[in-house]
Amino acid sequence: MRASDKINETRLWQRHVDMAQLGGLPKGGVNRQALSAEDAAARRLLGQWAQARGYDVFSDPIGNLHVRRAGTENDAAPVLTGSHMDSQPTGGKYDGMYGVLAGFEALEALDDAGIRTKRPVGVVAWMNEEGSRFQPGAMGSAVWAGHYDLERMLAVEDRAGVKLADALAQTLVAAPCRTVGEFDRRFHAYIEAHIEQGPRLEAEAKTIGVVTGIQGSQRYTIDIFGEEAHAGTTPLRSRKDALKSAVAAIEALERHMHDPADIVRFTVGRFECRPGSPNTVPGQVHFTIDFRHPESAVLARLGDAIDKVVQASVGPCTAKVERVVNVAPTVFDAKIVDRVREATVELGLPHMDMPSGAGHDAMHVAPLGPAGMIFVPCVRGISHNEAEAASPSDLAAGARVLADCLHALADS
Ligand code: HGY
Ligand code: MN
Ligand code: MN
Repeated sequence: MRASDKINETRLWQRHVDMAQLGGLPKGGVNRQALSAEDAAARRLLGQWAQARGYDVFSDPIGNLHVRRAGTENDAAPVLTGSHMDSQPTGGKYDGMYGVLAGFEALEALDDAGIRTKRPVGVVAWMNEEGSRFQPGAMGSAVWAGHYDLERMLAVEDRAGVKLADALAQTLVAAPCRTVGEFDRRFHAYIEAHIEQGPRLEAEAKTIGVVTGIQGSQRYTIDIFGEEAHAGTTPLRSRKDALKSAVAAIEALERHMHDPADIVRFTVGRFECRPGSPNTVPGQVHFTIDFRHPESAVLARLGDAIDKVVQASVGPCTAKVERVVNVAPTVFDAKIVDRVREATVELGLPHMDMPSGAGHDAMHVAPLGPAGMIFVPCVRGISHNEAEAASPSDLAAGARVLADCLHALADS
């Protein structure tokens, strides 16, 4: 009996339907941002399902939620899987959640197949992968892995001035569970399942993406400081118009990032203009830059010049440029990549090797040990959009590959 034989497509689909109610939006997406009431509700629901199965549930000091199925050698380094349950403000039902639910479904399939593994198998719902409320993203996995400082991240505030530490405390009241005071970074292997968030699997009629790595990414916040003035009385030549300077800076950055091969991914995703009054010259603008590329040298060349490009284009205003994310490209462990491909072949599923354009928690886990990812298609590659969609059969296929990989690794 293989674990994959007991993957239950209907049960897995229903769990997505249940979770999609938490932060559900009218157009079918979700707004379940990190440590929000909706996120707490998802943590509570996952905890209930886990407790019903007798799994151990605990939260670590940065709020990653761990579900652990015991092994016969329960002190052995665990095999881990997981992803994130927090979403973009207008996110989809599958981004992140699929990896948590596919991991949970794999645990249930091990139970239903009567399989006892040597190693414990854990599912982690990493805290704040999206970084839309608290920056930077992939925070929970980065702190767990020791890449970000715990105290510094606990002190981060959202745009309403709420401290992450306070939001976490509230979440643990709303979704109580055992808490551990230390990070246990031991793991034998990590495999994360995720929707592709791009169009390639669907276009090439493949069910499984055998993920070889993740492109590198950098994220910046840019603040432009000018001078508020009366729109009717202030001559243009004497203005310090923060909006005008921000537009000039973004146009200069567009030129800087221009890539005829269209490999560089450059995005200005957040733009705030203050005071935002129609008859006051803007005194301050805040915007973000997110850019990505598979090659470290290109990331370094483009990233290191950003401050200079901005400073040279803001005219009479001043600018503060801060890099908040700098993640190198990830190359997954060949043994794990091969393991995913072998499990896929054994299940007779059409597959292809591919890199990930999106960032994932796996990028912070991979530097610590053998890690890899499994992709399944999403409709037209749409993601970070309420229209994100996937099929029950593809979600179950990815869970089958995951279940057999976890079983084999947990007995190795
Ligand atoms: O931004 C990312 O790549 C991830 O989807 N949060
Ligand atoms: Mn994701
Ligand atoms: Mn995402």
